[in-house]
Amino acid sequence: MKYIKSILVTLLLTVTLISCKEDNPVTPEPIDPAEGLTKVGEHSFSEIKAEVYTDAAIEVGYCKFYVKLTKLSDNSLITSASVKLKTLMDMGTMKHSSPLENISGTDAINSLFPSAAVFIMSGMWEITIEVENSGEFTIPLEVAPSSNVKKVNGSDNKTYFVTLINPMDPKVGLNDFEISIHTKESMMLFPAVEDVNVTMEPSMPSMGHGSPNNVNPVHQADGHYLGKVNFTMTGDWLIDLYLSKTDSLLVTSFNITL
Ligand SMILES: [Cu+2]
Repeated sequence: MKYIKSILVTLLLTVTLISCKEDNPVTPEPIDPAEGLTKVGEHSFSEIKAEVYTDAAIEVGYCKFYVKLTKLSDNSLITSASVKLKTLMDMGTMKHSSPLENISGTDAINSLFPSAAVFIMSGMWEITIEVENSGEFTIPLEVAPSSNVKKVNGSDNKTYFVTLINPMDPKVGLNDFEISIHTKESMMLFPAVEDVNVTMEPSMPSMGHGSPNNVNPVHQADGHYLGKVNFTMTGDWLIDLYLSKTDSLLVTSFNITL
């Protein structure tokens, strides 16, 4: 009994000590908004440091960038600024840009300034980050090949880029399905196409079957189309896409393996 009592006293003391400690909190480490992201470059202007991050491998397809701005004088985060992404590929005989997404307004989202590009081919690219009132800087980026972007010629003689955004980690069952559609207006301008009717047909060619309960992608914003794809089993799937506009029909497909 005495033994148990001493254990209890020890336990009580421990609890008291722990709670004493908790009454005296240490200042928490500030949370880094870029935690978990991969830095691809940084630049210091006269008063501001800009760091550029991504959340996935740099390959052909939809690539998100996050710019973190800190004041050099005290390392504090800047959450209001105008930050713009530009892209360039110098192919020697000609130069071209890519589809781009920049947020409107000057408010950071979770203390970062997000933007995105669709890299339409593999090879050496440059991304340029422009911070209003500070200047701009350029980061060279090697873009790895992938089959996530389809270049399609429409019956309207325009070139379209259809990009598979999701699922990147496909699972058996219903998956979010997301594509973006852009067209090429000039070498430097690739606007989003927002008026496409998308019909989607997933199938397993090796087994000669499709799947039920798919939801055709519907335009949300900025040329992004969202639907659902149902993979009823693992293996090689083919996603046929029929994209129709008033004056044009495009057909393309993506292979997804799970
Ligand atoms: Cu190129």
